[in-house]
Amino acid sequence: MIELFSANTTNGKKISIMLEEIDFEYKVTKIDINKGEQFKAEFKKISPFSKIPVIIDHKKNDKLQINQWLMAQMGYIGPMLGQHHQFHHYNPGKSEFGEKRYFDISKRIYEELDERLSASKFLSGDNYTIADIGTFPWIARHEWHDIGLSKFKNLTRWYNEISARQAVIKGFSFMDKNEFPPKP
Ligand SMILES: N[C@@H](CCC(=O)N[C@@H](CS)C(=O)NCC(=O)O)C(=O)O
Repeated sequence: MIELFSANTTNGKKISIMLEEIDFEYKVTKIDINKGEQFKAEFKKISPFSKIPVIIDHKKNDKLQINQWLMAQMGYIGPMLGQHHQFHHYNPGKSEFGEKRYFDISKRIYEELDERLSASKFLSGDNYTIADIGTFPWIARHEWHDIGLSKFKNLTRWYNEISARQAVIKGFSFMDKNEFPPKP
């Protein structure tokens, strides 16, 4: 049976609706995000950035780990760091609120990636996957972020290892042969 960990929010409802549509049986565990239950260690094991909703499908674990981290890049790392680029790098001084909000979220992303990479060699497990490839170019903008990549030891270890791959060096410089991932 599918396990659903969720809360009564906009994002929280989309998975229960989907599971009802496809007529799957599921067991619900409520995560009270107002009480900070999403930050508990047990929950963080199944949710990359302490977000609800989460499902566990006990039948398809490996593929789900990769998809989970790829979705986290598409739905969170990219959009949030992208906003940080807009407020902090391209338009400083235009909105104190926007600058602070996305700076804080970006810092949280660094912290959470660092924590994940303290327990796992790559984002989705022991192997380098599309989830790492999707996330790497965002962290390669670390100079724009002003968060201090080198303070995050596990994220730096991951970043340096990926930066040294021949395919990454070639793919990174595909439009400008002098462009290399900046050192932490
Ligand atoms: N990309 C996710 C985002 C989920 C999300 O932002 N969930 C919020 C509640 S609606 C959450 O868990 N917030 C808790 C937190 O950020 O600490 C989705 O689209 O479902």
